[in-house]
Amino acid sequence: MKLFFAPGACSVGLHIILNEIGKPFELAFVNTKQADNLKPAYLAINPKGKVPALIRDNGKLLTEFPTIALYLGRSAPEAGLLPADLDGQAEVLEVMDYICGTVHPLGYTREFRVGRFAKDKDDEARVIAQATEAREGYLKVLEAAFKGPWYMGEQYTVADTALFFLEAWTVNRTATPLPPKLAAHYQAMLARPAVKKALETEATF
Ligand SMILES: N[C@@H](CCC(=O)N[C@@H](CS)C(=O)NCC(=O)O)C(=O)O
Repeated sequence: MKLFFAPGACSVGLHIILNEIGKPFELAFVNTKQADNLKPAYLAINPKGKVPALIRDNGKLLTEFPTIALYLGRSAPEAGLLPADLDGQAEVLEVMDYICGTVHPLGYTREFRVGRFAKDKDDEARVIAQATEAREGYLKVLEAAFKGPWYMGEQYTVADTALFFLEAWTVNRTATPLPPKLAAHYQAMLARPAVKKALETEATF
C-alpha cells in the first residue's frame, strides 16, 4: 500500500494507523506548500488534488480520510483499531465524518487557507473570526462526546487518529486552547510509539 501524504496534514492520522498496523507500506510525499497536489502529475493519481490518498494492494485509489481509515481498520482486524460490532463501527465513522467533513474545513481550513474563503484581503479578518468561533463550538461538541481514555472509551480506534490531527493543529497553529479531555488525549497520543514514529518520519521531509 502507498499513502500520499503531506507533513503535518490530516494524512498524519492515516500514517499513524499504518504504523499501528505495522505491516510494510510506502509513503509518497506530496509537497502541498508548493501546490504539487494541484499539478498534473498528482491530479493524474488523485483528481481531487488532496491528501490523503491511498493506493491499495490491488492498485486502486482510495480517498477521503474516514473511508481510508475504515478500510485500513477492516483490513487488519488483528490490530483491533475498530470496534467489532456494527454500532461501534458506525459511531467511529460518525465522529470521523464530523471531524473531516465539518470541523476540518470550517474550523481549520477556513483559517489556514483564508485566501480561498475571503472576498479580498480586507475580508480575511471576518473569515478568520468565523473559523475561530466555529472551531470553539466544534471542540466543545467533541469534548462533550469524549468518553476517555480514548474517544470511544477503553478501545483505541482509528477515530483517535482523526482527533489527533485536529488537536495538533489546534495546539500548533491556532490560539484556541484545547478543552481538558482533548488536551489529555493529545498528550496520550503523543506518547504512543506509532505517533512518535509518524511525526519523526514526517519531520524528515
Ligand atoms: N475530505 C478530505 C479532505 C482532505 C484535505 O482537505 N486535505 C488537505 C490537507 S489536510 C489538502 O490536501 N490540502 C491541499 C489543498 O487543499 O490544496 C478528506 O477527509 O480526506
